[in-house]
This record gives sequence, structure tokens and C-alpha cells, in this order.
Amino acid sequence: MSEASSSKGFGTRAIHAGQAPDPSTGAIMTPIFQSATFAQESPGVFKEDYDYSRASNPTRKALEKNLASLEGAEFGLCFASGVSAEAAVLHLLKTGDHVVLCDDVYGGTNRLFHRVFGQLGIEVTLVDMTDQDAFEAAFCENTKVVWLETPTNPTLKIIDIAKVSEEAHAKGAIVCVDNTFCSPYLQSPLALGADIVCHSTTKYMGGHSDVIGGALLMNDPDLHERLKFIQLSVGAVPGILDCFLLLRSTKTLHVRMQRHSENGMQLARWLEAHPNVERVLYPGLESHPQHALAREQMPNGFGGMITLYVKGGLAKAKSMLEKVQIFTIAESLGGVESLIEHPGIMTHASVPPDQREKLGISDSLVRLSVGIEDVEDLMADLDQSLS
Ligand code: P1T
Repeated sequence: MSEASSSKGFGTRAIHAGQAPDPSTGAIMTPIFQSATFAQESPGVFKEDYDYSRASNPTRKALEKNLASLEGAEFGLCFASGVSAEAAVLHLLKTGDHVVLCDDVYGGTNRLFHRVFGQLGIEVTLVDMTDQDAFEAAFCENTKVVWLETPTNPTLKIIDIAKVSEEAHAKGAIVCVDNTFCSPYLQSPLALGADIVCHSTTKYMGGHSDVIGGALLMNDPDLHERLKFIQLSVGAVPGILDCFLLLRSTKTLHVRMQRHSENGMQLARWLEAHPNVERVLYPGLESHPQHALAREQMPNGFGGMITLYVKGGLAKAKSMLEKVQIFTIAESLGGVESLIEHPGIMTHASVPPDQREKLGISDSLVRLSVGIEDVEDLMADLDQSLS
């Protein structure tokens, strides 16, 4: 069962899509085809498209089909990391092309766009995509790609994917949505009009903080051909064991996302009432500026990412991070275990200070990746760390 058009439910596709029992042995789990190359019967005559694992590998192909099915895509391509998946899209561009980038993105994404591809003559305009007028004004004659995250990292703004896609298409640009914070269980950008979905599979897709990976999912055969050529030519492909681990992880994606969302909602409400917390940003809270849009765009839940401003500035934020016992201070997100980090010092340190200030990435900003532990224990941990 691998077709994107499959009428089966999300959980069934998560467990089965792309993964029929192995025809040679009946093995239920897709084997780890840990082979760099494949025997040919005669020069140029080989099985399916398996001539060399950078080009194609059966374990990777199963994962690509699985992820495509979950995103409602015809095609999937896997990469060695989230940023290498992003770079593959930017390799579609040539010198002088222009990208409209949402202003609040992962620090490494900002760095890749500006300091790697910027150096190659790709022009980038950062814009707040929740501001319709500013978004429209950001387009140039040479705009080829619109790139966004929603919810954004780390301030969790919600961007209207359907509206942005309509506007971008009218101006001849394609839209790529980084769906890492939601996973396909919570949000379906392709169904809303986006052309490409990007994932850091390191996060919710992997779910266990043991793999670095990335993926691109799309419906357009031409885009797929061009991106597959880049995948083959640049060669930032994932290791085969990592593909196996990801296949195992996506089988529980729907169950994990339900629990992340339940825990996230409960913790966000509780934090909002906490005397030592200035403000909580969580798309599921009525106080979130784009809450109504979030309800439409994320129909299955609001996920496990919470951002908060603590009272007492940097000293208080640091002491909170140092005191946690169940949460762990670490970069990354989306694993079953809860993590806490300080974006200004950690994940977004590479964003220039003036941009950080404009975005509200201040000294008192703390980001939580809420795991799937017992929520009462998480609450007690945050309570003692904030006191
Ligand atoms: O780390 P990597 O797999 O290369 O993924 C990069 C990436 C892409 N997109 C989003 C939305 C991300 O959050 C990330 C990585 N983010 C972190 C490591 C972090 O702690 O925010």
C-alpha cells in the first residue's frame, strides 16, 4: 500500500504505506538493505532502479513512499538532514533569483539561506507573513520561491498556507512549507496549495532523538524529477540504518502526536496562569494572535511546542533551564522526551541580534518541546524550576 491517493486512514498508512512484507523472505519489517551497490546481470541491466545506493536503495525507497503517503504526496525524497533537504530546493535556483523567506525560521535555515546561498547570489527577503501587505510588498520580478514555517520557530506564529500559496502562484513563485513542527498528522500543506513540503525528520517524524534526517514531498512530477536529480548529484542522502529507524518511528507518529498535543495544551494553559510567567505562545490558546487560523489549519491538535517569556529576564530564564530535572536542556525537538532551550543562546544564536530583537527572541524567551511523559510530572518539574 503505497499510493498517495490511498483512501486508508492516517494510522493505517503510517504503519503500512510503502512497506509490503519482503517478497524474498516474508519479513514483516522492511529489511535494512545495507549495501552501497547492486549486482548487475549484464552492463546496465539491474533490478528496478537499483544500480548504486546514492541513486536508490530499497529501504530508502520504502521510507520515501511512506512519508509521501503521510503528506498526501505523489513523491518523496529523503536527505541526510533537514538543512540538506532545504539546500536541495535552493539548488533549483540560479544566481540572481529571489526568495521570500518568513522572518521567523530555525536559526540554521536563516544561516543557510543568507550565508551559504546568499554568497552564491541568491537574494533573500525576510518578511512577516502574518502581515498581508508586507508579504505582498516583498515580491520582486525575480521571486522564484516562497519559503515558510508554520508554526514558526521559535515564536510560533501561524501563517495562512492557502492564502500565501494563492498569492505566490499568482506571482509565478513556488511555495515550500517546512512542516517540521506539525508533522503531517497535524497539518497538510500540499492540500492547502503548497508545492513542496520540507521536513527535518530529526524531529517528530523520527520522534526518538536518535536520527538526523530530512525529506521533501511533492506532487508535481517535474519538480520531483529536478529534485531527484539534485539528490543524486549532490548526494546528501541518508544512511540506510537511519531510513530503517525512521520507518519504525513513523508507525507510531499519529499516537505520539496526539499525546504531544494533549500534553502541550494542558501545559500551555497551566503556564499561562503561572505567576512567574509573563506570556505564553501556543497556537491552541485563545490568547494566541492567530488562534482562529490555527484551529482551521491544524485540525488534529496544536502540537508539543510551547514558547514562553519568563518574568525576571536572562537570570531567571537561565536558572529555570538549570533547575529542570525531567526536561533536558538541549537543542532539537519532537522527541518522546521533553526538552527545554534558550533560543537566543542556543538554536537562534546565529540570527543577527537586531533580527532577534525585532522577532521578540529576547533574553527571557524559553522554548519547550513537550514530550509524551505524564503531564503531572512535567508540570511539577516546570513549577519547581520556575519557583
Ligand atoms: O537539524 P536538521 O535535521 O538539519 O533540521 C534543520 C531544521 C529544519 N527545519 C526546522 C523547522 C527545524 O527546527 C530544524 C532544526 N531545528 C533545531 C535543531 C531546533 O532545535 O530548532
